[in-house]
Amino acid sequence: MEPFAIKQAAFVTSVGLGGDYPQPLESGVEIALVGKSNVGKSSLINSLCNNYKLARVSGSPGKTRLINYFAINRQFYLVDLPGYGFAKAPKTEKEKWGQLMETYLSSGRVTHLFLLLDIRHEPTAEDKQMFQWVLYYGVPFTLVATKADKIAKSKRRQAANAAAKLLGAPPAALPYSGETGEGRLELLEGMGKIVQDHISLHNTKTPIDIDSSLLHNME
Ligand SMILES: Nc1nc2c(ncn2[C@@H]2O[C@H](COP(=O)(O)OP(=O)(O)O)[C@@H](O)[C@H]2O)c(=O)[nH]1
Ligand SMILES: [Mg+2]
Repeated sequence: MEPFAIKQAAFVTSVGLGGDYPQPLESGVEIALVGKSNVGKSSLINSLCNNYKLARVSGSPGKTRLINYFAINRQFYLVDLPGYGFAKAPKTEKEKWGQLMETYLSSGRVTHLFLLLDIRHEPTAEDKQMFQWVLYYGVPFTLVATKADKIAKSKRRQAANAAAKLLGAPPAALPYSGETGEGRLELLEGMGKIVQDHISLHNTKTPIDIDSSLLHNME
């Protein structure tokens, strides 16, 4: 079998509370990224897709309040979820975030979650809460330890696994760096497997004709 590669990636739409989710793509797969604001969700999408203009990377945390959909190979969605843990956000913002996440996680759309942790820090109380949600909704997940380039190579594997363990998860997280591409091939391989498994399980090979006007690149 050919190794999985991203040949085409495009921004599709942003969804807020009460907004319309896009029609599922060919495979029916939806892979979403969660993690605190500034952990590197958008950078991970850009580095995976090798397109640094795809998702907006922000120096100031807490800018994305919407669910951003990206179509990969016109086959499945990669979904950038709004981050949590922005200390200065007003209570109403946090409530809105909670409602948006709850609606999304209970929608039954998500096939797999990548939960991102910063390799340099212990998981926060909010990371732990997020992980409990993931377990509660029963969504399969992969833990990814971002910004791996920020610590010594010899410490990466151990630091990533320690973060997973502190979260209360099986003690394994993939060290990832959007800067150096570390972990990229493993994650791509993982995504390919998620898509293949989903297709064999749900028999969703029949192509759905999607409106190509929906596919355009983000500003
Ligand atoms: N050194 C390094 N910086 C990163 C990495 N990933 C993200 N960043 C930086 O962290 C900040 C937040 O990244 P962003 O992708 O916007 O985080 P998001 O809020 O989770 O989407 C930006 O300044 C990025 O350049 C990484 O792998 N290595
Ligand atoms: Mg972002």
